[in-house]
Amino acid sequence: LAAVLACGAAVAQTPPLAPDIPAKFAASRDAYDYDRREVMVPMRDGVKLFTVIMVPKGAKRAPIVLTRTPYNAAKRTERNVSPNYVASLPLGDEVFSADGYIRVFQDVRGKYGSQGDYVMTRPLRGPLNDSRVDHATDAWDTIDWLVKNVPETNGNVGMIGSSYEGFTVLMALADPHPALKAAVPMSPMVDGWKGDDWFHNGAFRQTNFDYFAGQTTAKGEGKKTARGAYDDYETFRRAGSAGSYAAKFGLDKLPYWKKLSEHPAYDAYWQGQALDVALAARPLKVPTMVVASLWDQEDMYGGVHVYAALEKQAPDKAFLVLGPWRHSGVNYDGSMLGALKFDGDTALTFRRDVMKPFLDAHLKDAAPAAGTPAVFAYETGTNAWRNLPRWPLADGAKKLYLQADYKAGFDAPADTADGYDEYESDPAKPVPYLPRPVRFDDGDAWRRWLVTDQRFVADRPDVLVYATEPLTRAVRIAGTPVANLVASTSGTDSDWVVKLIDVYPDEVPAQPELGGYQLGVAMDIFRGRYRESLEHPSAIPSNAPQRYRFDLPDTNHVFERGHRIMVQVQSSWFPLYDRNPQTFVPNIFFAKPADYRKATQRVYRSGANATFVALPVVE
Ligand code: PG9
Repeated sequence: LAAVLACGAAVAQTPPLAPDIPAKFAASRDAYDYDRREVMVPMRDGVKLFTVIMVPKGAKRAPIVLTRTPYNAAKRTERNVSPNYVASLPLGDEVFSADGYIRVFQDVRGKYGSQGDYVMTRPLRGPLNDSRVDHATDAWDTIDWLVKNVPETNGNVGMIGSSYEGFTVLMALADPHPALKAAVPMSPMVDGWKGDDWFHNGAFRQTNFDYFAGQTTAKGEGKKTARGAYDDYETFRRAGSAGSYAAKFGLDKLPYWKKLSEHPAYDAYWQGQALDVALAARPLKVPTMVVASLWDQEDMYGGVHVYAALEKQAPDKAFLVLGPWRHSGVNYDGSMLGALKFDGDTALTFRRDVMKPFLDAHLKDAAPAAGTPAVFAYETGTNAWRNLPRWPLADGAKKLYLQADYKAGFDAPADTADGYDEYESDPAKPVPYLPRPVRFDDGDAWRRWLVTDQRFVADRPDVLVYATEPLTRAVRIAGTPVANLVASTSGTDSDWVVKLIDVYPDEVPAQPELGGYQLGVAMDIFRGRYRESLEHPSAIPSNAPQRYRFDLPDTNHVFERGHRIMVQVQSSWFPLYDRNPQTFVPNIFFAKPADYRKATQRVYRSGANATFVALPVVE
């Protein structure tokens, strides 16, 4: 009997060498409160796009929120590996995922699970796209499929997404499917040359090397560039031009680098992709809430400019939100940014109290009207949300002049023969945009760099600094500060950086580390060769004052009593922006080492040559 029992037990056992990885395995999903479907949605040209549909269990007549992404749709549904719907979806979605919305993420064509060719920010059909498809048709085909194939939906679709995903939301508005009932583009990429990702006013943003290497060296996630050094300031300085850097690391083989470097100026390639211009020429049919960040280190141009275009089309359908956030900060914790502390979680306040009612009103069955304000803007400095009737709020401008003795003020300076200040700009020692060591890979530093205390460069001999006396009453600005810089260079080309700064009082008892803090409120760069035409660059006549007029990023800020308003001027912002060789060459991407020369820069501040920043002051 013992032998029989032993034999029986042995039969029931798994052989020691049975392979431990089964051909198929599916964990039990009994405890899941949602259904996850992966489908290939067919587009009109036969290409199929990988789409993840997340449906809360028991959903009936639920609205759909769709995001089209180049950043891995499958991963976007895995914030946590969890049986819980809300925990699986992104933090920014919580306000509506907790309320039973169906959530859909789709890989754009050519990325991750989707078929087809990937083209970076694929242009709309037209002169730059002679195919049958673009993001407008792909969004249309996807929405059409979703409303016909997801039985739990009420047939109403909203699109949201930030940055590239915000760009795909705007693209869908070019020819919207009738089921697209609401759109929330956040920090959208709109004009890659004027002021979003690739250039700012013609100066190239070298952080993008890592971005397009990550996006275009593989269908999935590309590899990082092995630079072999800790400090990117040094790596890029040694490499020389951006073109030399690309060649050194083999990135010059990438098609997108070729496109970028073949189009350094604002030519038809960039003009034809400007989405604010494209959308201004089409009727706005879908209620659209544009969300922009006041310290957006990537797409600070897009939001306010596309809002301006949409608002002209249909003021009753266009809404603007301005939050005190970094790029895409709307989807994360918005209670602080760098050293700045806000009034609670400003991002959650917006998502819960403004975005959610807006989505409900347009997507749910029989939901009440949302009462969405035309413009919902955080006022930095005073730290409070404001409902505004329009944007920009200011309808005029007050000139803040640079004056003698490094002062700034609202009185026009006297006309004096020596009305200028001077510095030497040396491309061998460019002004850093962050304290060294600079590491593009340091995500935290990148996210807060626009609010970094500017004292770290204020005492450099190649940075001019002008400041008012402590203000006797607050100055409120709401709109676009415009730099009117009169400057000369001993070279034949030059970059000009103008920084509008709020200087905190010497002592800030509530937060001592803010004592004397120099907070950038609106800062940007302009490549001098484009002063007469963005499309056709021209050499700068040496040592002759020229007027450079360019917009700084929009701001909604109060310089409080006791603070000072400061303006800083410099000629490099490195290595974020590639260096201007200060010698006019046909294409700065391919400047040679000998082209990089020191130059004597003068900033004029008297009479007809007065330099000022036109502030959008609200009296
Ligand atoms: N700012 C990123 C991007 C958008 C579009 C083109 C290139 C880069 C992003 O965060 O998606």
